Amino acid sequence: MKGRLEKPVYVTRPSMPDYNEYVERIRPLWDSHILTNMAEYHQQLEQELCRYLQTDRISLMTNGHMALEMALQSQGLSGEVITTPFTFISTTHAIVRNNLTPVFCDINEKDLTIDVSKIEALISKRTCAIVPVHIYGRICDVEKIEEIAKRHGLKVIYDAAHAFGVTYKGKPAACYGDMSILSFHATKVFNTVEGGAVIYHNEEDGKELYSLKNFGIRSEEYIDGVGANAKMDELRAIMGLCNLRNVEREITRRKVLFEAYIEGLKDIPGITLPFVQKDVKTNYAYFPVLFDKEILGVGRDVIYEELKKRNVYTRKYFYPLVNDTKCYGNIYSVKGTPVAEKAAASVLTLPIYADLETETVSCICAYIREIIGQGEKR
Ligand code: T4K
Repeated sequence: MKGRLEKPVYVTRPSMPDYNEYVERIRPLWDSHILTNMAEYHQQLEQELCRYLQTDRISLMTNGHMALEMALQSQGLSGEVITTPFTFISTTHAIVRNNLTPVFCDINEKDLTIDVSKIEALISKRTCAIVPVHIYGRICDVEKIEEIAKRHGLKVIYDAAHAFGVTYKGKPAACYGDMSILSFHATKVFNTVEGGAVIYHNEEDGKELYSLKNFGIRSEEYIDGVGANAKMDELRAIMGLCNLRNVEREITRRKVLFEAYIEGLKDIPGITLPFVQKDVKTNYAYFPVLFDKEILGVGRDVIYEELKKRNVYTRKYFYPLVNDTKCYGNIYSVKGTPVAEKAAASVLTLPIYADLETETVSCICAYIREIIGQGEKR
């Protein structure tokens, strides 16, 4: 093992289709000149995604963030929304940009998704919805959330940005709740460069989403909503069609790397490794590790910096907590979400993507053992 990787390795790297395949598939656009506005390939990708995700209803969007904004707007909500602060800032921004008030619920220690035992205490007369996050592709306690939502008449919109291709009890994760949103950003398991989608369950919601993502236009002369522009264009839809063909291979390769990390980092007191939840077929989207400074004597930030010196660029997904950012920190406090606070202070997501060499994973594990003074794995 060398003291440093020769080339930098980042937390992720998008998989790309074969260059010639992509060029061949976009060639017809040079004849048609039809480049966007829910055209042929947009529709084709929606159909293929419906097949892959075993759903009848999906609305493609320009990115995951706009998918969440549009999903929330389509439900005509007002008041408070219960969500977690241990997520990408997008989740809360989408709530706030819909003039809704986020109410932060803590996460559970086991899988870092919303702590369902703490939701009900946060419900008030103003609560209109719950926006749980399937963080790292881990599935929230969907059954309990449904039960609570039904009891209190709340909508449930899942931020399933990380959960493409994940199933729970054989059903795609994104099909739970009133709606779910997916991200097809370049850094995701399945990408359309930028992109996203809403999975919904009734025709009326579909009409609303279709109109909202196109400026609220219902027809050429009839505009009845304050919509946005959240349409996916044809070049990205074609990227998606190409990448979708390879997504199972992508997930299979990530599984190999996930297992190599587990093997390389197992049995170290003070390190909490990711695991696959019961009844879940995962997508191995992220490899989040929790480093306990008290036990290891070395904190997450030191490990992050030391890995950087060795050309390994990990990320602190998700630090800072949303309720600790400049944006929201003056209104909210992390005190109400201690489990999330602890996770944010100790988490490091390690590189995982299909092109990553298994040997590189072994090197990263050895570097971590070296940094925390555990020596090379025998
Ligand atoms: N909800 C949740 C829970 C989310 O995590 C996200 C997005 C959303 C909603 C919103 O979905 P989108 O609107 O994004 O579709 C990244 C992504 O931009 C973001 O999509 C993702 N979550 C978030 C967790 O991570 P950054 O700012 O950390 O990305 P960046 O540019 O630092 O990229 C990370 C690494 O990936 C780089 O070090 C190198 C590599 N990379 C990145 C890009 C963009 C490449 O190799 N090629 C690339 O094109 O936010």
